[in-house]
Amino acid sequence: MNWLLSIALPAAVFATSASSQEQTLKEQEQRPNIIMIITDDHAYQTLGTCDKDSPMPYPNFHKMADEGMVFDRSYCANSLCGPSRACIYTGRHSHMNGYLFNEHAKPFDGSQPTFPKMLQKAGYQTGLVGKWHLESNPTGFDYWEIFPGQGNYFNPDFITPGKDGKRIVTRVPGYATELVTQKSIDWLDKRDKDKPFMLVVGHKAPHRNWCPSIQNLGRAKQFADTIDPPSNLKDDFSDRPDFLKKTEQTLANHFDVWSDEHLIKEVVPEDIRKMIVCPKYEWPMPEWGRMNPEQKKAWYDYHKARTEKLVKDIRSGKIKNKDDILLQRWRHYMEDYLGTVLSVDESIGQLMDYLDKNGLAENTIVLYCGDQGFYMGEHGLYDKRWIFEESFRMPLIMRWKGHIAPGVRSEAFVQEIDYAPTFCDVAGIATPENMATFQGKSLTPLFKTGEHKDFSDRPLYYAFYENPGEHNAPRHDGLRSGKYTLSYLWTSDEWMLFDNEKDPAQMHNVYNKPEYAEDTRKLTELYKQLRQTYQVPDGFPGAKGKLSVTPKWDCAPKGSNANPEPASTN
Ligand code: SGN
Ligand code: CA
Repeated sequence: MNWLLSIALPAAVFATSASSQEQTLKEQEQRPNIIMIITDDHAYQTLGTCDKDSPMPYPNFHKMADEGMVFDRSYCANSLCGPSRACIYTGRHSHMNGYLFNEHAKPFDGSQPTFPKMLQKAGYQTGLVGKWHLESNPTGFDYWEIFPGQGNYFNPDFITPGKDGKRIVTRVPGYATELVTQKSIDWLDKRDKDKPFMLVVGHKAPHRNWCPSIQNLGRAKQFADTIDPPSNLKDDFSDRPDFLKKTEQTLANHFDVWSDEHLIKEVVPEDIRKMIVCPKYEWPMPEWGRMNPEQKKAWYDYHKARTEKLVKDIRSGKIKNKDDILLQRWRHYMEDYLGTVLSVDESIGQLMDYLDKNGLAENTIVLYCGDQGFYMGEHGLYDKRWIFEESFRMPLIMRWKGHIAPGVRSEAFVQEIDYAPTFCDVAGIATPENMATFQGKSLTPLFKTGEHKDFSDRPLYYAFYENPGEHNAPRHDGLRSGKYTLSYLWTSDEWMLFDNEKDPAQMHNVYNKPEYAEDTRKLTELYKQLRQTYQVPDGFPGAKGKLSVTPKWDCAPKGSNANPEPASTN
């Protein structure tokens, strides 16, 4: 099947030379539908597309990967939910779309160009269900039904547009992942079948505080109890920038035993409480107040037994020191996280089944992604933010039967700013005007084999702005190129460089090592070039102080030395 041929046709729809109305209609029918399924904080380490990339099996992720392409070098642009999503919708880096951080941010400026707006203008019917997290009302969607902010797992609220710009908030009984799936399928069922569609399915899962559905409680336990922890679970943060020691996202010292680990307070005697709690991290379990009596009972019974087991193990000496407590905490964290992903796997299965059963598989491109990466205990951390691989890299699977080669794992360097131009390309609206607003590029050249010269060792720019902020990660930017990750920490004026081939766990900063001097010089030059190419304002992200930026979408590279495709360094 020549996918190029099949998607080259629709481009003609928008040219003035369409021969007849009948022809135009026929071509419009061929425009592919688009579904973007986006989860919140899904780690590629738990993707489930093969035996190697998850501690437990996820049959539907596995099947989707068999039928589509998995991108093993897919990266975000800013490892934080709102900013990352802004990059996805606009196809531009944070300093261009203006959404730099979650906290104290102005709402996303929805007047700027985005892929949903472009598709809507081109005649697609567009829908968005679930997580949005950009505060302002979504633009470019004919239909939207979103969570307020982060949303909730149990009996979540949904916002729909009311009259005069007002928002209608409705609490819906059920579990978030299942509700988002059902509402997405309902929208697909009710859509106008004569038009192509673009649907965003936005899951809350598996975001903190990692609450599996009631029926999935305990289903991940056998895996979490027997797998090996990451080699650097007890990372002491030596041999890297000092600022790392100030981070507040460690499992050992910044994890709440009640709301994050789901221990039941009244079961823990005072002497044991003192042993296990992280000072300053004692919060009520936020989902508890949302549950109905049956959900509460099931949740309580399950976690009471789990807490009693912990207390028993401490009393018997099976768990005897801080390291043992950390390991058990990590196992509880894994169990809850993996259990939460189970519902996402079910959702993928239901959505793919729907497409298959309704004859839509060949004419619908499905993109599955997270909104950034996540630490599953690597470096002793949870959460994301830092440019380390587990946070920078993010899951990406694309399925489009007959158009994207099935069962391929691509090593191409791709970034979330590429999704918007890809969608425009497959929809036949890769007009110069649309494409000039993007900083990413269409991934369609990869569809046949997963390889293409434009994407092999393509350098990728990263920036993180949220400091001050929760978890105290520094403002930093940097790049991924070839085997290297280079980063400048603006908050503390420190550089770090990792040789990912020799040191995949990123435990040693080689920035000042004489044997890396030449590569460091080249990479620093490349970093400057990338900043110029992407029009990063001088002094961004900056060390401290308020930052705000007005969105811009003239993405032609600026400056006499600007090179739109800087050569990578290996
Ligand atoms: C919440 C979480 C943080 C998380 C941010 C951002 N704390 O504030 O741990 O980093 O969201 O996440 S919580 O206790 O309220 O869950 S993001 O995915 O939206 O960027
Ligand atoms: Ca997120």
